Amino acid sequence: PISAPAAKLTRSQTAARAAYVLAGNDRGRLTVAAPHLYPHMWSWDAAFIAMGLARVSTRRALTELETLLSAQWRTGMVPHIVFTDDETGYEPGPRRWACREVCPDAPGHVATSGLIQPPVHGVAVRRILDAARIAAAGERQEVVERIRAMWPALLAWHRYLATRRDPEERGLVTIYHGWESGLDNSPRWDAPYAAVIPAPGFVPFRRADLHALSALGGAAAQRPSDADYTKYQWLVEELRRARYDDERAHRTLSFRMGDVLTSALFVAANEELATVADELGLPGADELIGYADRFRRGVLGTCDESGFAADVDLRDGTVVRTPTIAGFAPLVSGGLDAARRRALVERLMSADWCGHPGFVHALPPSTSPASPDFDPVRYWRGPQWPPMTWLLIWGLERSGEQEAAHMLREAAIDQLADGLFAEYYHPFTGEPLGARAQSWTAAVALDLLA
Ligand code: 9WN
Repeated sequence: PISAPAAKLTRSQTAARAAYVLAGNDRGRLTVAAPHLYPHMWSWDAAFIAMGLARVSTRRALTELETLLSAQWRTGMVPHIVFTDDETGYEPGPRRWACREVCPDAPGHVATSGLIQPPVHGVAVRRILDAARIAAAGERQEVVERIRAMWPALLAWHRYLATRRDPEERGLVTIYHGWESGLDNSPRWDAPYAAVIPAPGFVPFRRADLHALSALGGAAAQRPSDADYTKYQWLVEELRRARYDDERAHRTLSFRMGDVLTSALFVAANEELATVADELGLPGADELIGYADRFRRGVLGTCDESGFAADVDLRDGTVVRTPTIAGFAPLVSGGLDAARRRALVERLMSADWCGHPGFVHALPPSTSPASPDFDPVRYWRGPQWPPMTWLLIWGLERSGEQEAAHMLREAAIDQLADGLFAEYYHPFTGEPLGARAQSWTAAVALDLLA
């Protein structure tokens, strides 16, 4: 357990504690997302963890990605959860997913979920290669060889997303579940979830998350509601009935959204991997750039006049525009003209977002405080999430918006100086919420402080 320090930590103390937290969550070849609430490996958490670990050990960082990719499905899909062998009680657990039992594409040697999460892994690969620049020659050589060895799996993952998750080539990644977006109960999904109606007789299973959170002293108000959870469980059931077959899922699922933030992250990951291909002489650079171009067009096609992006309901083509952090997707994908990019950055820094006068830290909230759906404690409906802050800092830096990036970076470092590495933070009180010693929060701290 990690206790609150009496005073704000210095930068080097914060970094040291972050490394300690990651070491504590290390199970050898994978890092659990958090000790109690998330005792398994999560896909996009693993990518962030690898970026943080790259600052400590490029070798251990690569191991994280190798473990994740060793659970890849035959289709190229990288699952959103890789289960450890432990009986942790996390729900839905391996028995509920039953992937190996119903789908021949699932790996046989390890239990996984049957969903995806945002594909930020290419960003991690790029950063590991960058971190190896200052390493000894032998370590750099090993990093290059191990990236070379995982290259076919990375390409297969991107190919899976570009084909099975975008069969009509709209340039938007299709998600089958809010969990796939990583922003589970964001107001983005409220309207589409209205169409998710469990069949009569469906009995939801007991929630394990509330139990784990209350053991940590947290309240149920910080997690998704029961009504939401029943829908989450029902969608897993629908997917299991479709035997995790993408073609069948596209026809039968009651939730199918074009996720604009996942699409923007896919653009960025394709571009990052293309630079790795060029640098190491690996195949596929043109293919990756082609995906980046298609999905960038997809993201930009959803933007309003100020460059704010939206999701698309693929069941009927409805554009779902909500004031959530996903609207800033073009700052990650790039491609806006300078005027619209400026307008979007100004919006991000305005009182409706980071610049709200009541915020303790001027950081992006998951949902705008100006929205009627804003809730300062409930998960993705308001709190500030350090990995999302990291993504925006990274996107702003890539877009040449150095001043805004610098402001967010300083505010983020100040938030993380509480030394708790909480899952998310209350924007108005600064209070830590959700899990503590959350691995990706510690990883983000390590990277920002390096
Ligand atoms: C469901 C692990 C994951 C994150 C997600 C976050 C949360 C899981 C849960 O935790 O989701 O996938 O049980 O609530 O929403 O972004 O990857 O940290």
